[in-house]
Amino acid sequence: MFESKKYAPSEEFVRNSNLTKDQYEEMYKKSISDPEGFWGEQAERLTWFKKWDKVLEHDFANAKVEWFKGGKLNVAYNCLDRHLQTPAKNKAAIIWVGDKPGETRTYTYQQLHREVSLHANVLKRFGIKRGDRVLIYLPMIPELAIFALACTRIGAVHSVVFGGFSPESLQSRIDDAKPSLIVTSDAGFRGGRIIDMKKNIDEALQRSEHKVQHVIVAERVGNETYTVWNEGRDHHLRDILNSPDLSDECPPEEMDAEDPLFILYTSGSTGKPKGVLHTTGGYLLGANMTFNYVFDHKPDDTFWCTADIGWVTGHSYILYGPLSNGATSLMFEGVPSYPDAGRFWQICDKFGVTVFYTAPTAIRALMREGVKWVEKHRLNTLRLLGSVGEPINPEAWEWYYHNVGKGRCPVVDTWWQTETGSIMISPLPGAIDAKPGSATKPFFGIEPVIVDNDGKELEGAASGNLCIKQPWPSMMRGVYGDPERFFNTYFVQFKGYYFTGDGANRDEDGYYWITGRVDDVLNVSGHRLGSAEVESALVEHQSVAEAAVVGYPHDIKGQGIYAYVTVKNGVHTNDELKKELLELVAEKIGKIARPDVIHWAPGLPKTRSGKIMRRILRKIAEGEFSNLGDISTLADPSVVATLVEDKQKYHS
Ligand code: 6R9
Repeated sequence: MFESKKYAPSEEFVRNSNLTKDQYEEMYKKSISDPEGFWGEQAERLTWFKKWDKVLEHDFANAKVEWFKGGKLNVAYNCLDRHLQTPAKNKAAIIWVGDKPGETRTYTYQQLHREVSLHANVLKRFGIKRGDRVLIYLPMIPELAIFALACTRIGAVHSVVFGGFSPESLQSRIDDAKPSLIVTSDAGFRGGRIIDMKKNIDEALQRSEHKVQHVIVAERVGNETYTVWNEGRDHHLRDILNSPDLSDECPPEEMDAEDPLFILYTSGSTGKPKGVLHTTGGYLLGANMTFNYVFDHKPDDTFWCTADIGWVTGHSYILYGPLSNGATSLMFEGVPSYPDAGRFWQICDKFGVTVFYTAPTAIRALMREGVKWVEKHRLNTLRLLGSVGEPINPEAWEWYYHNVGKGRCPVVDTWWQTETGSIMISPLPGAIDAKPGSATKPFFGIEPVIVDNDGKELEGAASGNLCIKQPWPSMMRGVYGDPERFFNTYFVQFKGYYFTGDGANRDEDGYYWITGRVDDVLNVSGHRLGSAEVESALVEHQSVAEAAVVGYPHDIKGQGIYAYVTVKNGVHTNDELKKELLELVAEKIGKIARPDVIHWAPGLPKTRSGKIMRRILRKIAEGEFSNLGDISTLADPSVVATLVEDKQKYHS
């Protein structure tokens, strides 16, 4: 069942690696048997203004966890100031690469420190202080990194919203997080196209209940695509930066380890996206330590994580992990396919990227373009490759390993979540052999378990629901503004455990193979979306009576969105209506949520109590008709035959 090839790192890689196999095993054992001792030692990786009173205080089964309580530190200080006393002072902290080839900017640690202090003073000028929320809606420009760090410097809580989200998604996040201030830009560039940013904020603010006092607008595109300028509310960033009395010194705020650091919205299986709350000390330690060990960090590395900072991967592995280690982090504004499918590799060569971290969906898309785009480039500086966001199929893994890594670079397939803050299951490249498609072994302090549907822990090789048994420092601390929701979402299904929402297999070697979500969360091109969100967007159309959304295997995206739509009596289904529905979803959520398939369904399979049988809908979407299971309990079993027939006729 788990037959697979094994790939060991080269002798040279092992010789230079930050960790040997024996060290991993010894440290892992200690981290599980004596978490307080282990993490107390590891926390010395960070610089503290004052040490903690207690390493860990917890009632895990009730979702109550505190790490390093009483300890005082500042995230920006750890990411910037402390490197200024080292040779890293004039090292590149961020190499920014623009959408348009040729456009780049580099910030040394010293320069970034100055910019962050300046921008922190910009925030202060608007009265922002510790505990206030700042919503950041920016394209991948340096100001995004700078403002996030500026927030941490003064103890403000940032909530970065991905630039691809629509005004309506923005509005619900604004009403939930109630930010005192928003940072945006006039517009942004992505793949040669212009993305409206300020315009989206204007629309969101028009609808929001929460009134935001200040909007700071950075300039990226220069031609003003927005039409409204709200005197008194809107401020040009350049005007504030130009005022001569703005100081470039800003003392870092002393934060408690358990003070909130950021809120990041993510989709679950029910309701609106939730604001995942991370705190200061534990989160930073998790990001810092995983970056060092999983990416085998060396001071002369050029590390490139291709994610957007609007997702957790960008938070932890563009900003906080690399910068707290004094690493050089490359930040890319564009997309893999612009101006051509060689862009990633051109950037790797130009900047001498040594460690490259991307998503399976990007690998598959580039695979389809053909290996010629890879072969045009040298890629001789690469030494380690990473994958994140969804299960990587062994075929894509092999392609990545052989063509990009030339069989020389280990591949780390890193499993984790917005909620976990940092990498949870992954090879440590010098210590753990890889098996294509497996995230392999747990990181320090992580105790994964596989439980059956009754919550019974399974031993040895097993398949089931992936849970975590012990607290770890970078775990989320709550859902912003809704204390009950944290416990109810993650700790109720399997008593005593944190439930990840993922299914997994564990093989005879103790390797984990994540099989994907077992709840109603979709993973489209590595982006998380709730089926419920897409459904509620669809039913807002006046012609729609009902909608059910499921995922189905998609060659490039990993999962595509398959929407069953039932229209109201008398409504005619046609391409025009289909177009309107796709538009509607883009408008309500964002383009990433547009269904790939709209299947007009005369009815949906429901139990007698009215519950939609998604299991059946998933099977039909996958084209798996032979094994639909028992349908006799349905209120109207005949709808299934119609759906199967239409699927074969129109959607195969
Ligand atoms: C970091 C991130 C989390 C969900 C997670 C799982 C899937 C992420 C994966 C993976 C298999 C991997 N996922 N990494 N599945 N192998 N290496 O992606 O966070 O956006 O919150 O998504 O993504 O299903 O539960 P997030």
